Amino acid sequence: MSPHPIRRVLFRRFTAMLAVPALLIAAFVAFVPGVAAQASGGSSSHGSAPAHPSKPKPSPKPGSFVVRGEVEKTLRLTVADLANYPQYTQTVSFVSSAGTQTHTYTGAKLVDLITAAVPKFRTEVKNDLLRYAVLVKASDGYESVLSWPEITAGFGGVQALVASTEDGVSLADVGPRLTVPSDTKGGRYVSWITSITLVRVGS
Ligand SMILES: Nc1nc2c(c(=O)[nH]1)N[C@H]1C(S)=C(S)[C@@H](COP(=O)(O)O)O[C@H]1N2
Ligand SMILES: [Mo]
Repeated sequence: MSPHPIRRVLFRRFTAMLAVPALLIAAFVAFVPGVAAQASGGSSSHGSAPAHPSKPKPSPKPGSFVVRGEVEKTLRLTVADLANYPQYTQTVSFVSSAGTQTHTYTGAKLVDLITAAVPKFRTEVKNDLLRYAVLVKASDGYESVLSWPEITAGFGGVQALVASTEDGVSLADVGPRLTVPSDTKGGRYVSWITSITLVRVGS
């Protein structure tokens, strides 16, 4: 028995409604190679090895790190380059799983390095500098932030260093270490720094 004529009409309308988006999706997949590849389980940034692996990255200079983010100039520095900035020495203590540690560090002030990179603070926003944070990242993936006002004179004014020596031993081979003398715990004493990024956190 053939379907009732009204049902047949409704059925055709329904198929037509489905056909339009289906054609659109097919056309999109056909003309956008990236989408097609992802849809077929091919190259994707999260998937397995790509069909054409890119050349391995040259290993960075030991102890080299970058100062970047909301700054006019990205700085690529080594531990040795820290000697080009005003030098500070501090003896600090922090609590770690190995108990309280006391060390003497020398190096440049974190605030001086970022100032040399020239922060892109917005002149039209009242006290725009209060809206920024500094993300410090290490070669083992460890990360920590300080706020920009925390290390700025007149606000926190904390003398956080990017240290080039620890107890008289050079950190040139492993990378510099962050000091946060206002902290009692050692968590933000980031070792083996690879990047320092000024981030605008405010809206
Ligand atoms: N890169 C990196 N830095 C780090 C850590 C880490 O896991 N990776 N641990 C932090 C913690 S939790 C503490 S308490 C101190 C310990 O200092 P130590 O490694 O000199 O003993 O380092 C801090 N800096
Ligand atoms: Mo820790």
